[in-house]
Amino acid sequence: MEKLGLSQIYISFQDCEVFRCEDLLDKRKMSGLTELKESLLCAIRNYIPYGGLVHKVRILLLGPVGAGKSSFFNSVRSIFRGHVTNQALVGSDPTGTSEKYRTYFIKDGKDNNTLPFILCDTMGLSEKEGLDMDDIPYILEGHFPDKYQFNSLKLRPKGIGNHTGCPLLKDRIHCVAFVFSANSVGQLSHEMVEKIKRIRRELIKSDVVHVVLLTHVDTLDLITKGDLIDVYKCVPVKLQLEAVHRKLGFALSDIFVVSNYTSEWELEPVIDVLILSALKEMLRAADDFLENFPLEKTVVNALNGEDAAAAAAAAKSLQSCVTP
Ligand SMILES: Nc1nc2c(ncn2[C@@H]2O[C@H](COP(=O)(O)OP(=O)(O)OP(=O)(O)O)[C@@H](O)[C@H]2O)c(=O)[nH]1
Ligand SMILES: [Mg+2]
Repeated sequence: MEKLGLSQIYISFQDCEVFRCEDLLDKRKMSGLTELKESLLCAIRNYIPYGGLVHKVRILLLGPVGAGKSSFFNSVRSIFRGHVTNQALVGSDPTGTSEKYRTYFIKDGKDNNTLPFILCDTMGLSEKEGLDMDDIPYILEGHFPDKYQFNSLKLRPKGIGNHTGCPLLKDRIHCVAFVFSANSVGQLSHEMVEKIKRIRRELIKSDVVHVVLLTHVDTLDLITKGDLIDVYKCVPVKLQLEAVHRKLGFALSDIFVVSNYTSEWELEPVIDVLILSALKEMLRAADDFLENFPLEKTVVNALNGEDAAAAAAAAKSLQSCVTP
């Protein structure tokens, strides 16, 4: 200060305001994002489940009430439709709370074909009410049909879905995506943490591959749209990733950050890339599950399903394993 000749100047700071400028996405970044989006769209459209064992993989969205499960389905559907749509009801009041089990097929706006995955949306987990833990094995094995109404009486109709005692491979869940909100994961109650850990233990026991979706990143303090390009390097996001890892035990590399379409009118490449990247990882996880699924069971399942192509694919893989 003295060197600058400022020693005599008395400066008093009474308030300190920190501003952060919303950085505009420049053209170069935008064209990179558009290219990345196109390559992700192409990979997902052309995805064929491992070994052709099923036509479409089923991804189960599981997580606390209000985490953004239904919004994630709406976001994926919006991207493939080419405009923002809201098929599933969402919201924080009871009208937007999911009470039925929904299995959503998504049509690609480009050619009107259904995409090779099904997003299965459940009732949210909560400390007292919400999804019944006893329902989870039924969901995983594929016993619940679309629009199944969860009920608190634990009465499950006999012969529900394909409940023949031997569920079909095509009907069961191939990947679970746990969904948490980035702005509340640090405040998950002890009961909720225990519930999630219990589900995770069960999944590990039955070899069901799972990943984590961290929604609501757009609402974290100090996050701008520009940050979403390199979101994993962003300090507020890193802190939340570490919180999920520490509290719930998920590997950091299995946690994917997204920002759902909830208030936007138009699609934005930066948001699309996050959502499509997470979806691509889910398809990979589903492949890991199919690859490790016991082959004998695969053949039985495929034959029961009268799916000749899947049965042939399964029989071929089985033969290649037993033939020296
Ligand atoms: N800002 C922001 N809001 C989100 C995001 N995802 C979801 N929301 C909002 O969070 C609220 C709950 O979202 P839902 O998609 O209904 O959550 P859910 O997990 O399906 O909730 P349940 O069906 O009750 O279990 C809604 O008001 C959404 O608009 C996100 O990524 N960012
Ligand atoms: Mg919902």
